[in-house]
Amino acid sequence: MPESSVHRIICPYDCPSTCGLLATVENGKVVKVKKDPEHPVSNTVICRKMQQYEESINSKDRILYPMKRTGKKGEGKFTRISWEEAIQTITDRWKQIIAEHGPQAIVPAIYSGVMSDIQRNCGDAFFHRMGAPELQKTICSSGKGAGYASVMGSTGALDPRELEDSDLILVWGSNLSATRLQTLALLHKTKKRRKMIMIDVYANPSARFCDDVLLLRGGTDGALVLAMMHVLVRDGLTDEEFLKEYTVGYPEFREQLPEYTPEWASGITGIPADKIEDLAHTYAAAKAPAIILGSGPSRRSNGGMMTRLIVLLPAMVGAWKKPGGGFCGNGPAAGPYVDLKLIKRPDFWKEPHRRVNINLLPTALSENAEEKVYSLYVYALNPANTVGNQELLMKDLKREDLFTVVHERFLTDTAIYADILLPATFSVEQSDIYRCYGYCTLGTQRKIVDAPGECKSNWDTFSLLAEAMGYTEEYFSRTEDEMLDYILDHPTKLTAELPEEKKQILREGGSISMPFADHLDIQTPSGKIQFVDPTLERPLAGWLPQEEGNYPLRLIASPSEWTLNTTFSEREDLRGHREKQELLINPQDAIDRGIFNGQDIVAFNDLAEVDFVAGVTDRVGRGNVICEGVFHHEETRSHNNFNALQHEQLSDIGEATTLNNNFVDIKPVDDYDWLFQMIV
Ligand SMILES: Nc1nc2c(c(=O)[nH]1)N[C@H]1C(S)=C(S)[C@@H](COP(=O)(O)OP(=O)(O)OC[C@H]3O[C@@H](n4cnc5c(=O)[nH]c(N)nc54)[C@H](O)[C@@H]3O)O[C@H]1N2
Ligand SMILES: Nc1nc2c(c(=O)[nH]1)N[C@H]1C(S)=C(S)[C@@H](COP(=O)(O)OP(=O)(O)OC[C@H]3O[C@@H](n4cnc5c(=O)[nH]c(N)nc54)[C@H](O)[C@@H]3O)O[C@H]1N2
Ligand code: SF4
Ligand SMILES: [Mo]
Repeated sequence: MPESSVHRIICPYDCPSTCGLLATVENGKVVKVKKDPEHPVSNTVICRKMQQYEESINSKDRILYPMKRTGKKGEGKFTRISWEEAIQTITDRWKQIIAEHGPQAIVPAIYSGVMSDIQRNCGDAFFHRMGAPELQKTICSSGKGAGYASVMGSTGALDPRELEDSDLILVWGSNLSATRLQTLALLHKTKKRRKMIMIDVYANPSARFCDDVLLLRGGTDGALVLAMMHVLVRDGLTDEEFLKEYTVGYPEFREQLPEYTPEWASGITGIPADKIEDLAHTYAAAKAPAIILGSGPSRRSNGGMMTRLIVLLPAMVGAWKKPGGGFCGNGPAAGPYVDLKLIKRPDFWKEPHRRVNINLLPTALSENAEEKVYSLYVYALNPANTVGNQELLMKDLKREDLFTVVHERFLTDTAIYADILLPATFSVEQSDIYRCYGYCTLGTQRKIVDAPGECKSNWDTFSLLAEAMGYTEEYFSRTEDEMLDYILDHPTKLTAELPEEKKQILREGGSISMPFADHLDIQTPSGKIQFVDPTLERPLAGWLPQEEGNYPLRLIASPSEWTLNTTFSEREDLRGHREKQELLINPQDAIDRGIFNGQDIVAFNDLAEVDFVAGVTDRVGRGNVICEGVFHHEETRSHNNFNALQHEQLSDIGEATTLNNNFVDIKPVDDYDWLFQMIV
């Protein structure tokens, strides 16, 4: 029998649950992964992706050694080199670039490949020390974050476990079965009589768990909220006492409401006025109404304002006073569990620095950029697939004078453009601390197996790079386990107060539940829930339409249950479930264009043409077209994906992505091969 041991591990991916798992190790390899029945959140269920995590860890497609490019950029031809040669080549080139152009010509690019704190943030310390530009990591939920913060400051939102007590949940722009499975399981487990209403641009796969679905035009949610508030005020359904005690700016805000009638909102959203009336009344009648807000709605030019309005809704009826009532979908913690400054080291900056927004990378890296960039270091990010203005970005990645280093686990569409490719580890091969962004939990995990080949963690790679660059700060000579101990030895206010047995769990490895926030301890500058935020260009919350485009259909992205952005797409067992890059479209919009279900189509705008397969369905509201998942270039006939149609534009506040604020039209492809595919 092989030697076998079981270890507590934590899911490292960009998903709100940060599940706890049990990994069985035999002969130095992870052979099995299942849920940890003692984890405070994921004791019910874990997703299909991580049920076979060992298939990803042991994938034959992993990059195992450092390599240098031998073919043309993008050809994917490489030859193996040693780590010594790789580090020497990179740092020699960087020293030369710094001498000629300064460190501002070297751009780091990272987002969410790994979410644990040390591995995700250690690169910041390295690039701060170098004096490289600061990457603004606003590709995901920063618009929503800024909107929430303007209303609630750093007040903790609801932990989904609190929803147990709620009798009405508005599932607002979130596909729970893909992205919040543990919340669905919990709601099911409590078996309470509860109404769930989805508000979305299409009946996403979680609609089957909801009692009602309201479909609206993308980007118009603000109008819906204002009309709901209009009805609440008109019919005397507001909690005036709560508004007086806990909020600021309400009297001015209310003055706008008379004009925002359900009829007005109906014209904008496409939702019938009587349905809006019903929704407002149902919301007011609930004992403890809750909202789960996803990030999809906020990824727009008006995303911050729209979020402000949605976050203000609970205050109108005093929902926060009632257990289970309020708002869920932003940080539930009442403060930090980890002092990120310990890892990111902002004190390493010596000079004022330039900022580069991740959503504007294509322009920043272009040949004609104002401040030309000569090197790009990509880690835990697959921009060729996940960042917008894709055609320009692909042109940038082909630039001969852009020295590109990619630290990756797989040969992604980005990695094939690397000059030097470095092999990255999986979470089981590294140690770290795991904050959860969806629940009040915190965990630690030490390395449980050695990495295969010559794979190295982000931490170990930056240590080597720092040494070769001559950075002598003590920080860079620590091991990642020493860094983890250091973090535990420097607790925040919240972790310092933990009972000894919980501290012990964190030292040994495991997850703990943290106390829920006091939602009435409002952490804003005014100490109140803010209808007005004087720090913003538009202090008073109100109606802000999204910027419209020159094409008739609103192009919207939604997550796939089978992958996580492009993570897990190495897995045949999961990827096989995804259809070709499909564009879901309302039947009437399809008929207007002579498009059948299953037909090959092209979506186009001023940026690009992208091939899709038409998925004609009345699950989609008129005027919206939806694509689930992020696809590889090789998976489409046009060798690009959704993001080729995405402009480089930022949201109203939070300098965030506007992924869902793009417009297209669609047409059938010119040849008719698809017809044969459909009839044979
Ligand atoms: N299986 C799986 N899990 C994931 C991910 C994944 O790709 N796959 N991604 C992870 C990541 S990176 C994130 S950020 C989270 C995201 O998780 P959440 O923030 O909870 O959001 P999503 O579940 O992505 O759902 C977004 C929804 O917004 C809707 N939507 C878009 N525009 C509008 C609008 O204007 N109004 C309204 N009302 N709805 C709109 C979309 O149709 C979609 O149903 O999930 C994480 N978990
Ligand atoms: N069309 C469309 N575009 C989207 C989205 C969408 O839904 N549709 N979602 C958007 C959102 S919400 C987000 S958050 C972004 C996410 O965008 P990305 O951060 O690019 O996410 P992934 O595609 O998962 O790519 C992460 C990469 O990190 C690598 N990786 C994992 N762990 C490590 C590690 O420890 N070290 C290193 N060096 N590498 C590692 C993985 O192998 C993977 O290739 O995409 C955005 N773009
Ligand atoms: S549900 Fe999310 S956090 Fe849990 S195992 Fe799956 S990807 Fe990880
Ligand atoms: Mo995200």
